[in-house]
Amino acid sequence: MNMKRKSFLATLALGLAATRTSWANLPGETVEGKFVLAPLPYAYNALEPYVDAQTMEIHYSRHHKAYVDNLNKALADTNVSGLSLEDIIKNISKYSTAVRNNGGGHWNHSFFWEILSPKKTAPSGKLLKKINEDFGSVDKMKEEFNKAAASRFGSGWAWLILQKDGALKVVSTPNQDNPYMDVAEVKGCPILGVDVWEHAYYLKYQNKRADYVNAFWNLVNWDQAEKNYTAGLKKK
Ligand code: MN3
Repeated sequence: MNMKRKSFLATLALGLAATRTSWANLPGETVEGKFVLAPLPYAYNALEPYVDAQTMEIHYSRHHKAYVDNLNKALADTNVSGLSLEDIIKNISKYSTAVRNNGGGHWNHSFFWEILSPKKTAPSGKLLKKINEDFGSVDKMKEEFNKAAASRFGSGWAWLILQKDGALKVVSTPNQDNPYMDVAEVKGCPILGVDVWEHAYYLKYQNKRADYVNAFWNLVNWDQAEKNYTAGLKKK
């Protein structure tokens, strides 16, 4: 693809991202009953130097795309239709392992792209107040989150979630599970999340997962986190 077309597509993606409502809580738009890969809300190189362009391109256009394709394949043999991805995720114990892995993969990555941003933001508003109440400070919350990300053995995710009782909590999930799933050890509404599969960081950070998670904090879209928190409050 030539650069002109590439930058046109990046602009188009940015335009779409700006006009559509967030899919952090509504991921998995469907077209004719098939789940589709939504455009990345920024260019592959937008998160440099914290996440390199090659990692982003492979992560989005191959890994995320494969989750979407394989989810559609796995659902083709079932009589599920007209359900949102969220409906499926919340009752994931009723589905096959392929739906769990790929449905989770699709939801998690859709959430992840939105919680990252090239634009510098800071915690504020109701979420900041709640983090201070529940953890003591943003730094204390980050410490717990980093620990959860570092200690997740093998592949998985670390999350900041809003629990049903109204408390924030840091948790981690294996593979492509997430805290929305009925199988999750601790359930809640995700506010922040980081992908700690090696494919998310290995090209740039190799085995230094902690460095990657530290870099992640430079990219967090706190405006989106606030939206996730507000949406979570309405849901409980
Ligand atoms: Mn991933």
